[in-house]
Amino acid sequence: MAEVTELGYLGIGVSDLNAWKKFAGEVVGMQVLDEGEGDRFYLRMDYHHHRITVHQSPEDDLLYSGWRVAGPQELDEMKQQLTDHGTEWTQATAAECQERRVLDMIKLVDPGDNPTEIFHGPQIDTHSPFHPERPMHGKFTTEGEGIGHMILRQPNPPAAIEFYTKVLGMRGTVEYKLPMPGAPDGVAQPMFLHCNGRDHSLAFGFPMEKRINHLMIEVDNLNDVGNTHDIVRQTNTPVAIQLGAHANDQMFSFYFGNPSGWLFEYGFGARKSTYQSEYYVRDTYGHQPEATGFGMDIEM
Ligand code: MBD
Ligand code: FE
Repeated sequence: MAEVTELGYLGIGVSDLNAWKKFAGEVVGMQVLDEGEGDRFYLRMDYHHHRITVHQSPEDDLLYSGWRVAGPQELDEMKQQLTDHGTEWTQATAAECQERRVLDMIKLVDPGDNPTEIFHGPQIDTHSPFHPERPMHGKFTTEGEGIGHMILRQPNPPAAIEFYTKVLGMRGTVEYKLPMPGAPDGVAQPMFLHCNGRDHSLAFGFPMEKRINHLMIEVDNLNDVGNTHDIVRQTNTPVAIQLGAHANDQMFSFYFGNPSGWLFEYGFGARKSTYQSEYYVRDTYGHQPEATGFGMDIEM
């Protein structure tokens, strides 16, 4: 069975391109790559041509996610797995593949109606080392683990878990049972999925308005969490969840709002994915909620 290997790229729609350039460069520390197209620019985190395409759009939400497979053979197998499951997919044109800077790709929607792409062969620009827009102590951890993780809207979590495990080949299940008014039986049971050494690349099971609640990115130096936290505070960027450690990935992280009104989680020191499932009833420490309105008003 073919399996996706990493969360390879994202396309996001933003109403204010300039605010995003400033935010992504000066607050987050990514590299901004503008190739003069006018309606988009790119964000780099490593040698990949880009990891995020920022499109001008009134949506202020995730536009598409790109899941990587190892190569052409795996992409063929993935097409068969989708067909066998009854999931429709379309072959991307050569122009669409070039636009994404990949060798080949297909397009589909996941059970939550989230536009999804499966690709192989990203463009790797070894001649252009990652250069953050502001100083960093270390670098983003993406090698073999993709961009990071994201929380997606999934109105039907059982359908989503079946799709991402049985069709895309990820592993995971419920990892928390959290008291939450409004959840079925008053208990939220979010699910977390991995496809490589990263503890989770995808999670769902939280009530959400946008397609995406947050994108987590990880750094390999604790000082970058501290420095980014300082910059977030100095720029009055809203902090939705304060510094703390999750029970599942055990990463030291905090969450701040971006100009589109969804969140970035920024952390250091995550453990690797576990071989066997386990669940938790609260977080390890910290992570107190602060700014509200980001769909993360949940005590962990
Ligand atoms: C996470 O990364 C997360 O975002 C939440 C809400 C819970 C556990 C791990
Ligand atoms: Fe997270």
